[in-house]
Amino acid sequence: MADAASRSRGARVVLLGPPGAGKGTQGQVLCQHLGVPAISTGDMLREAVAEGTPLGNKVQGIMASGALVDDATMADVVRERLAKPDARRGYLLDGYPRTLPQAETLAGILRDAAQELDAVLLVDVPEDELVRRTLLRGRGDDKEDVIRERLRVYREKTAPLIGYYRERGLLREIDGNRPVEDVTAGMLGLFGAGREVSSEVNNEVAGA
Ligand code: B4P
Repeated sequence: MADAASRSRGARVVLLGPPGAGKGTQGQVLCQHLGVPAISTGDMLREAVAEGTPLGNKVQGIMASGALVDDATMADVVRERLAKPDARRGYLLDGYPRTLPQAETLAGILRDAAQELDAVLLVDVPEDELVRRTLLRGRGDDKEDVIRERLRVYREKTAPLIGYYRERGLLREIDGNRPVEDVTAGMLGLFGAGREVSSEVNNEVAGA
């Protein structure tokens, strides 16, 4: 687990959890604290769609349906992003990996660079609350039938990663069914920082 010492050399952290658990929300705060970029594959794909790039055109319909983009496409996206200079000292990966083959791809990228993950944080929230939150958020893919499909895909394809990372001693679980600041404080506590840091960093993010 990352502590003050590991922070000075950066950290490689994966945020895992069902859609709407608050990975993006928490990722913004945690990456500030760790001093590493937050890399959200969802945001990268949405950007590609907005810009109408070939990648965006390819994934638009898939995302709108609640399905996952194929592993080979995601491997190219992530490999290219993690090779950028700002990711040299570490990163917070939000939304990747989402399948066992994606976890193997990430393991290969890390192996090639002689690097390791510091932690995988599982943010968990009951299903009814997930549906409530995402309907409130109202993004293009936040329609109830699409959300239910994303949750089904999560249970089938992504939930097996919980055991995968637990077996490797990397999994840390966080109760995401609490106010945002409490979830942040719980998460930063795992990295040796407390509630003061949580409100400090939350304020910075809110003012950013
Ligand atoms: P993502 O962008 O990753 O979307 P997400 O899982 O829905 O969001 P997140 O968990 O980050 O929730 P948030 O903080 O926003 O993926 C979108 C799509 O992209 C996927 O369906 C897939 O098609 C594609 N994709 C992405 N990565 C892929 C991959 N690796 N492989 C294949 N396909 C991929 O929080 C949700 C809401 O809750 C917000 O409104 C927030 O304000 C609120 N909230 C947060 N914390 C709260 C709290 N503690 N209390 C109350 N509300 C809270």
